[in-house]
Amino acid sequence: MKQWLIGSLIFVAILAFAINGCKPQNMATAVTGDAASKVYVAPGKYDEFYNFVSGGFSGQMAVYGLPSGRLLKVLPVFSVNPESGYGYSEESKPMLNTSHGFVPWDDLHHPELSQTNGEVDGRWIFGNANNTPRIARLDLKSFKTAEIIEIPNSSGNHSSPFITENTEYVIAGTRFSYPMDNKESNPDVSIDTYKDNFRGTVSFVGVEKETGHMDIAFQILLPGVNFDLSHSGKGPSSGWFFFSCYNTEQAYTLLEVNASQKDKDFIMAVNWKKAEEYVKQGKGKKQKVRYAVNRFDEHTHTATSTIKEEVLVLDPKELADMVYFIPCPKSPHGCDVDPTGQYIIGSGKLAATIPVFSFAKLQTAIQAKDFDGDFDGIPVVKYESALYGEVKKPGLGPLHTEFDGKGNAYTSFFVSSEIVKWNIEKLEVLDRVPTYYSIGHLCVPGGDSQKPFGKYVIAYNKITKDRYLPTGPELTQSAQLYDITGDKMQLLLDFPTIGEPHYAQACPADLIAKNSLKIFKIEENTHPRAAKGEGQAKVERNGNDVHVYMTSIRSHFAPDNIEGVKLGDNVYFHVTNLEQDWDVPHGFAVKGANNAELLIMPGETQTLKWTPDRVGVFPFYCTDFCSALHQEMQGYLRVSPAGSKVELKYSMGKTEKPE
Ligand SMILES: [Cu+2]
Repeated sequence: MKQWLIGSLIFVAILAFAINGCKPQNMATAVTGDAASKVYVAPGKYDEFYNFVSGGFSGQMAVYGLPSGRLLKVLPVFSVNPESGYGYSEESKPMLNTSHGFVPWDDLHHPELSQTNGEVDGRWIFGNANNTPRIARLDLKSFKTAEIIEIPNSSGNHSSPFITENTEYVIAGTRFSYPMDNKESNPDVSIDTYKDNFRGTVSFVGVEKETGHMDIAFQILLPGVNFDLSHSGKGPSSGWFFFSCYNTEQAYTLLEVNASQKDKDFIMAVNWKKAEEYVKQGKGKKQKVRYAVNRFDEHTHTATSTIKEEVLVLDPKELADMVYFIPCPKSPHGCDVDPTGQYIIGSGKLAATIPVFSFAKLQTAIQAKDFDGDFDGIPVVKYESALYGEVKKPGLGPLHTEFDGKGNAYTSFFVSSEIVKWNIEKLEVLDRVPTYYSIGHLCVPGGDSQKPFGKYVIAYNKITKDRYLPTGPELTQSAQLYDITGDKMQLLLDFPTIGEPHYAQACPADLIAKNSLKIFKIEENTHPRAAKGEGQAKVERNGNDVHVYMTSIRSHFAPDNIEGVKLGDNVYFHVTNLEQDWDVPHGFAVKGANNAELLIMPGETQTLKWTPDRVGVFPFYCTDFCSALHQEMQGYLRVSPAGSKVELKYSMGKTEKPE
């Protein structure tokens, strides 16, 4: 009872601070004279870094240039997007298929760039779906979502999609534990049996080296706690993965009070090399599940969705030396590994200290079995035995730490709304700057790799009161850019972001820009209904389905007059963009279509399904301004009553009335 009361009081105090105490006094003078010149990117010049920012509840990821903060593109990932027809075209619909059917929305929290030898390689970026557990891989040549895998045995895929040093695995830890055992997932049980029946899992998703294809290598069955964030070991800690865990109280109601009672929760350390050995020895148990693996093929321009029905589960209660808990104060969020791989930094949301754990000490403690008992069968390493030291009085509510590669760490503090720079070896605070306001994650380009590009730190803020022109009850989301090249951090720029910017990654532009795809080669288009020239344009009837093999090139469609469609028909417009010229997509839209338009890249084929609901003559047109005669890029389709005698015909450039 007493513990409960103290926990509640601390919580109330912190909450009061968050509400009243977050507005720094000196905001008007926060920007110094030369800030503008440091972020000015002259017309015609490129930004120095790409910044990939999560769109949170928009389900998308956004690409900004740094240091300008200019929005370059919104990449559709887990949500349908009328701008590009993603999730609306017949070819892209399978990308959003899941074991629950078509799920056209999600909550994307964390982007993660692929790495080789612990360095950002610019090939892919991964993103997690928090709601209906999924991981996406985006190809940074085409800036398109190339693959989405669903994660079974998971609810709230939050500690995801962090990666190992050579992108061997992306991982996915379940935020919500739920009822499961070795055989069954999510049976119908009473919620108050949480302690007996609820379990957590973390999944290691294998990534094929050349293709990037993902599949679940194995899952680890864990006690029913909540997994929050994670990071891979590196260098000396290679082969290990670390996860922050909260709600070790195993509460299942009023978690804001009940899950903040204990002084310490856990960082979980997983020896994934050991787990791999157990998999090779056949120690995993196969479990029946259902999950979707969706892939977009760049040559057919079409996604396929495959439902898989089995997953391999490892149980650390039966398999020793694979999983350990380290106590960590207090409801940890961030779980970050420094560039040398020697230190693991926990960040307790309700803590007023930052614990820094030593990987070497952790190993010694494990060898010596220096344990403080176990938690549900998993050894708990003694706090002091794994601890390198604590950063004293850094601020209130540490959330997440990134690194500059020069021995310094940068930690975001949600409650005290600031970024604190500190020295990792000395555990000394070096500098602090206010953020406007409550900061969540932060990002240093390459800041969670072995080779950070420590020029900037970017804050991703949750609340932006009075920073921008008001836009009704909700203000824009916001990021702030700070120069970290000197001893003192310097605020340079605010810029608005889409959705909720949870986390972000950034890397030098030349890692990605030089590889950017300009067109899809038309001769490599293997879409089964492509028309690779106007000579191949045609209209075919198959029962009630009418297939239009249409081409687009500046500034007309072929065919542009179609008759003989009847009420009750489904019309499939398979539009091939014949252009072979960079930045010349064409769009396609038809009146009354209740899905979206298409946006077709040069050399690509995409299909719009349209079911007319009335007779008449319907216009279609190009939606993407493509030439001086873009407005003339249009045509007509005639719909006649069901059973009418109008014959199917199509043409382009025919002005004489037929005999
Ligand atoms: Cu056009």
